[in-house]
Amino acid sequence: MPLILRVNKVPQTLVDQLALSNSVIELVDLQPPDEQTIDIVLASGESIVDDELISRLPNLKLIAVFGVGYDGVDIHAARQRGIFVTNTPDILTADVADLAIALMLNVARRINAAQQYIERGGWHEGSFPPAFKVSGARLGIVGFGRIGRAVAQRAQGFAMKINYYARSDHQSQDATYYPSLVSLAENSDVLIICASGGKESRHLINREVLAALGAEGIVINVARGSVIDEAALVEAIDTESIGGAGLDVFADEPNVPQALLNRDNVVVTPHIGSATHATRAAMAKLVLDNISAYQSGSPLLTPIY
Ligand code: 8YV
Repeated sequence: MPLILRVNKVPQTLVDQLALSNSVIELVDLQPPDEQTIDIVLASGESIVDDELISRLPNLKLIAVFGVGYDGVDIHAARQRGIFVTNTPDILTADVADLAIALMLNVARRINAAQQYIERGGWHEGSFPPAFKVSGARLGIVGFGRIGRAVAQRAQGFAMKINYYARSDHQSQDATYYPSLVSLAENSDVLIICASGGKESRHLINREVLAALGAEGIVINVARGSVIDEAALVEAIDTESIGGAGLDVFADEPNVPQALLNRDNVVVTPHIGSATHATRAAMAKLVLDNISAYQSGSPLLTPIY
């Protein structure tokens, strides 16, 4: 039976399906004899498949990523050795964009804080304080790929003024391009991070950008924890130099800095951007289809190169 190495947690249903015609082993159980035969690595969006791991697997032919982001995969090393990499684009775009909007509304309107207010009996003492208006506010989108554009489309429903920062001008009819992240932040009430992870985007949102966002500004991250300098974000929240944050991703998951917890103006979720039943099933199917295509010698469905 072909041997597949699983590098992170992926849905058990996917592992069960694969196990019908393959042996699936976990990274912790990887022994030198298996290293020689493994030709497929199954990874998730957060997995690290670095040069060291790739070098241990001389027969590796395919890295199948259960996720759209593949920033943990050393693409250069894979490519040099002729290893294919597939991901699961498009099918999770809507869910991630939905979550970005949900976090924005939650932080701005203090939905979690308002629920906690009721739960601890606060309503009997007086009204919950007013929060921040989203409709008509200025939205800055960082990264204008599939997810960034889906966020823009949704934000139009809230009559937001939409601006974006990206590597190049997408000539959008509905959103204005800002080549400078600092000036985008200066002109935003809400900044939503949708850029892919990786070396190029590491700490794109730094102290200067957060300062430019200002004391009422809200930052939302549904991309990768690495895109924000988390220490700078914690400091900005601590010193109230930004207005709030909605975070689905973190620098060192599953660790979330204590300083971001139990605050009225910070909403945190455990990397659930693509986590709906329908989308996770579609992602699992696409991973299976890519693996079957590779095993039957057919063209891969969603190769990244
Ligand atoms: C994860 C993601 O892959 O698509 C991505 O890039 O980060 C997520 O969809 C998913 O949480 C599985 O770990």
